Amino acid sequence: MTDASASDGVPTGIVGPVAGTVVPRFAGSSTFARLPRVDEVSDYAIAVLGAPFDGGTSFRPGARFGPSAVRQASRNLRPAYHPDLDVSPYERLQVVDAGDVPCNPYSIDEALQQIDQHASDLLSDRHRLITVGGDHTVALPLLRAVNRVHGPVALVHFDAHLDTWDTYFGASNTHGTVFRRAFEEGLLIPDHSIHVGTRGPLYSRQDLADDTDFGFQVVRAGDLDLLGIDGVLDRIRTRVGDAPVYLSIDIDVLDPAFAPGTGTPEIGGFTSRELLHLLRGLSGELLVAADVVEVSPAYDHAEVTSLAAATVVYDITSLMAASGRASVPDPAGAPPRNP
Ligand SMILES: [Mn+2]
Repeated sequence: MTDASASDGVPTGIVGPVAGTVVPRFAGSSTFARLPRVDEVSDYAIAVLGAPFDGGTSFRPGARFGPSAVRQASRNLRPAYHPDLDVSPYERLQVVDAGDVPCNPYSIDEALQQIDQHASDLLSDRHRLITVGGDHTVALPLLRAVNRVHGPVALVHFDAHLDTWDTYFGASNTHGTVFRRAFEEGLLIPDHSIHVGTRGPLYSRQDLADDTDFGFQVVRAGDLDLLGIDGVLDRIRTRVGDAPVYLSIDIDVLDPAFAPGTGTPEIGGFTSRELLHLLRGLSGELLVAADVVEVSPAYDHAEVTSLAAATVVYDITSLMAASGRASVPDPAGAPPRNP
C-alpha cells in the first residue's frame, strides 16, 4: 500500500495502519500495529525496528523472539487515538515498521556492528527510531548511532537492574554492561542520566558506588511508593533538563506479575499502570530515540509481557507525536487516512 507522495522529501499524505474495515486486526499485515513497511512510503518521521539478538543474556535466553512477539501482540492495539495524550500519532506523523536487523547470532561484536549500521541508515535529525529487542546489549550500538546524529544524550533508563557492570566471564559487551560502556565511550551527557525502577540484590556495595561515579542517578522501584508518580517525574525532569533524551525501557522494570516473559525477573517492580503513568509524564521531553528490550516470549503467559511492550512502543510513538519539541517535520496538516 503506497499512497504517500513526496514533495522535496516531505510527506504530503500519511499512510496509517491498515484499515480495520478491510481485514480484522487479528489478521492481515504482521507489521507493528499494522503500520506500512518502510519501503512502502516515501518518507517517515519514526521507524520501529526489530533487533532480534539475545547473545548478550546472562540468565534466561529467548529475547531474539521479542520483535516478532511484540508485533503479534500489537494487533490488540487500537492505534487511531490515544486519549491520555490526546493525539492520533499515526495521523500526525508517518510511522513505519523497518523490519528486523539481520543480526549474527554467533558473534556479539558483529551483531552490534550490524545494529549500529542499520540504525545509522534509519536515523537522522528528522528521523527517529524506536527499537524493539532483543536483549539490552542492543542499546549500546543504538546509542552509538544516536550520538553520530545528536551527540551525547541524556539516558532515561527504566530497568530492574543498573546494567553498569564491567564484564561477565570476560565478556565486555553483554546485557548487563551496556551503560558502563556507554559512559566510557562518552555517549551520555555527564550527570544527566537516571535509572528508574531498579531493585533486587547486587553483587557488591561497590556496584552502586561505581554507578554513581559514572554519573547516574537512581530512583529505586520502592521509591515510587514514597515519592509518588509526580515525585518520580520531578526527579527525571530535573535530571534531564533540556537535553535530548534516549529512552531505554527494559521490560523487567515491570514486576514479574506484569512481565513474566523476560530474561532476569526481579520481584517488587512497577505495575504496568505505573509505568504508563511515568511514560505519559514525559510528554514534552525531546525523545530522539528509544528502545524496548528483554521480552522473552518463551517465558511469557497469554502475551502479558509482549502486550505490555507493544503498548509501551505505542505510547512512545504517541509521546513523540504529541511533543511540541519535535525535531522532525510536523505534517499535521496532512489529511487523516483512517478517521
Ligand atoms: Mn537491562
